[in-house]
Amino acid sequence: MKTNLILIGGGGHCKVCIDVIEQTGHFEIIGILDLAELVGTSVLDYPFIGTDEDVVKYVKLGCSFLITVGQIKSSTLREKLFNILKENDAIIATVVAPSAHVSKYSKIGIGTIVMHHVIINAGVIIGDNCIVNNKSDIEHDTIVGNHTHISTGAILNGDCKIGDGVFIGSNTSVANQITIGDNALIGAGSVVIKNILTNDIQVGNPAKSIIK
Ligand code: JB2
Repeated sequence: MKTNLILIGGGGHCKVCIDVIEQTGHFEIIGILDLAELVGTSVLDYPFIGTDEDVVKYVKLGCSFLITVGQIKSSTLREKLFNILKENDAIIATVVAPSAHVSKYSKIGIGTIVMHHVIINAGVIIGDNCIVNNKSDIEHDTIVGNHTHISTGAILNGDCKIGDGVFIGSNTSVANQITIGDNALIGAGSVVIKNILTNDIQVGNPAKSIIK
């Protein structure tokens, strides 16, 4: 039997999530919660059915939830929405694309979506409410915190420690045994060969801070 699923946020990232969710075959998407003015319209084949105030109603109906708002610069909105779900004792789904390779020796938290063609290798631990985007590769024993977005094609080599609320841009490579602090932002195409502090913003090859 399929799990009834409510999506939170119906923009660009939501479309990509829908594609993954449909491919799993595990979920019946009931609809999307977004801003009030969108109610009555739809995205792909799914209707906007309410706002975040309706979370409690769908919790009572036994639905599960996935946050489908994306995350580019900051994880603040995804964290806020995650806290709303927790406060309402919502069941929060974990979604893994059938095309992803997820080692049986890895762990993935609630609210995290693992998208098409991802590799999650042995010993990896991914936190809650993360986006592990298409074609990213997370190598052995790397630990990723909560509310972190590993963008398309990014590579995290082995034994890295990535904090909470981090954004790692598309096609960035992180060398092995690197630590990246909470809320750090790494621009697309960077090559990270040194540890990065909390809240730092780095870009380039080799990646360097652009905070003056
Ligand atoms: O408080 C909110 C809220 N604020 C904005 N609650 C809910 N339920 N929804 C909210 N939204 C909705 O999130 C907006 O009304 C909009 O429908 C959606 C954001 O859509 P957008 O297309 O602007 O961004 P995105 O977050 O889906 O995708 C971004 O991040 C992805 C990772 C884009 O930059 C994508 O290109 C990127 N791939």
